[in-house]
Amino acid sequence: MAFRKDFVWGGASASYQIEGAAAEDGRGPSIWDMFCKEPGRVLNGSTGDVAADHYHRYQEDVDIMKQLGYKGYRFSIAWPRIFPEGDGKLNGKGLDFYDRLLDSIIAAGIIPYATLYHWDYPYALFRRGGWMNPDSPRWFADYAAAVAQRLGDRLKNYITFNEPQCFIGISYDSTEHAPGIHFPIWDTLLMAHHVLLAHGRAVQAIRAAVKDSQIGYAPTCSAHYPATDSPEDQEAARKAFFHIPPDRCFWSVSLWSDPVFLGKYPDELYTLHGPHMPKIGADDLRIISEPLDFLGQNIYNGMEIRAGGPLGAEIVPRKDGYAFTAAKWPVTPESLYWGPKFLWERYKKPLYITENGLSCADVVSLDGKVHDPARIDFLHRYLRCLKKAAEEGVDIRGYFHWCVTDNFEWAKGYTDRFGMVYCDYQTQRRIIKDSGYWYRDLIQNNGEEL
Ligand code: GCO
Repeated sequence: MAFRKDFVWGGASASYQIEGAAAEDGRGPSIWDMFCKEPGRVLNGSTGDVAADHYHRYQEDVDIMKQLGYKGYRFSIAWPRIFPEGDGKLNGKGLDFYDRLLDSIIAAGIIPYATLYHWDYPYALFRRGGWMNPDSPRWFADYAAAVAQRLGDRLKNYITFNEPQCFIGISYDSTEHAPGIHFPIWDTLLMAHHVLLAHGRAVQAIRAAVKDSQIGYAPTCSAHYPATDSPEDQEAARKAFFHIPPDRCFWSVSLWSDPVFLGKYPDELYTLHGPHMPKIGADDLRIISEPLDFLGQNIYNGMEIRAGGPLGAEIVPRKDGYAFTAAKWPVTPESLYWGPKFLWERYKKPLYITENGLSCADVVSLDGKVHDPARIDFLHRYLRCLKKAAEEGVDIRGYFHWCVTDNFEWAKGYTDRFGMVYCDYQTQRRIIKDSGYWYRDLIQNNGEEL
């Protein structure tokens, strides 16, 4: 059998993208609330003020997941709901919401996986320097401790950070995401170091509060894959996968995962940015590499790589007519075979695919249904590849489709639909898309018929 018996088939989401209720029950503003107010930052001037109104409709969303047979649900906790000022005074009402959500998920027989940080950074902390501030790792650890102490009797699976590549790289290097301010490389590297320290300190805080916790981390990647099975192309793809692109240094796997899983920054980073690296304390890398239970990896696509060129690895240009999703992301199912394989080889950690999916131009048809054959085809192709990796011995524990419902897609507002459940933003009516029923059947037979 390819997928383990206890394989966790699930869906993922993130607080700011679905919850809405931005000013309710004492939630403080996050950098995304403020960013959305700046003209020109988010397409059509959209905001997450209402989003998919999950804050009020969570029970309906959990019922849908139950109906579709989900085994796991990955959601994120909004830090500014728990600490409206980022640290200091705890907001009990914010914790009450996740308490209710957790009870509802568990009552539905679904295993909860909580991400502590999926980009909604408390604005009050940003005003105190955010990730530049040397206290920032402690702020995050204190928040993690508060969550674990209150919810840890029922919440066992924790993911510290989602995609540091994005919330540092796309936010402070290129500037498409909040707060959208370019910082020089030495400051961005300092922030990255603080984020990694925050991760390690949060792991310690969760372990102290919840003895039987399972803790992971969810970076993203471009999961490059070889053009052919030749050993040369495979080696070239492996090299490209872990390479640090000089022009997009934060869009890298090794910069973010080597310190956490191998306890060191990659040599390539020193070659590129040695003089720009922050001062690293004697204990820092030990804290950063606190043992984890799993690697959660987000994988959407990658590039085809062959041996050759000055670096020994080069991108194979895409031919005319190549398949793209509605968001113009390439369709590369091979990523879900080679990505897990390369990650398993290097880090030897049980793996969850914490995000994978696509946006489609979904509409409600005359028959009142939402037909999304492109999503079914995409998932079918990708999951076959994941299955092959599992069959060949990669320790894959679960797969979380992004996303459960359509939602606020950051700077692109509501123009991309990533859900298996359609959301009519005018009425908040949910419609399960065809892919949702397809996924239900797949879960029922544990991917046997892929
Ligand atoms: C990410 C984020 C999600 C996105 C999804 C689609 O991976 O960028 O985790 O919040 O919505 O990936 O872009």
